[in-house]
Amino acid sequence: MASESPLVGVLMGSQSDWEAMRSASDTLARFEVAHECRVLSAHRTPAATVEYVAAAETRGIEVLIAAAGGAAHLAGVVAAHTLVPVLGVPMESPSLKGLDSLLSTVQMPGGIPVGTLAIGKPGAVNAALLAVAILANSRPSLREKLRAFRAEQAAKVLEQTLG
Ligand code: RP5
Repeated sequence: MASESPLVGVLMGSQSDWEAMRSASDTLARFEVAHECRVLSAHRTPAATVEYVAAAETRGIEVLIAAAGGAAHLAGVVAAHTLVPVLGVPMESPSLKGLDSLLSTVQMPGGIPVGTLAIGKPGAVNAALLAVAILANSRPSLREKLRAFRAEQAAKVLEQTLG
């Protein structure tokens, strides 16, 4: 996906978030959505984060996914600097199992929205699927891929048997 100009930016506060966030990238790749993944931190690299986000819209990015753990301010800071929709993924943290990340990400003040997904890998997958759904509003072929994905997923569940 690196050759095309990215439609989705997948940001994470640390390389340690990649294990979970790889699932967001893999899901976007499955739908052939051009995207880029970057480590940018609200706390450790605040200026670089704002610089990236400020340029995102003019670079053609239509959705930003932001994942962070602990005092997880990345998604909120990103949302404060762009009109592009921001999807937040709380990372599971060693001390509080991601409850800290969830509350930090979801409890935004009215006026600056972050669409917050579940903690960890399910949230990473769903952030990507939601990004696909947003992009699919103006891309009928992508909507068909999403429809096919749902049908395939349902078929797999219905095939399940219990020993
Ligand atoms: C957050 O702190 C990151 O998003 C990560 O989830 C957490 C821990 O980061 P590391 O200490 O592993 O780099 O900023």
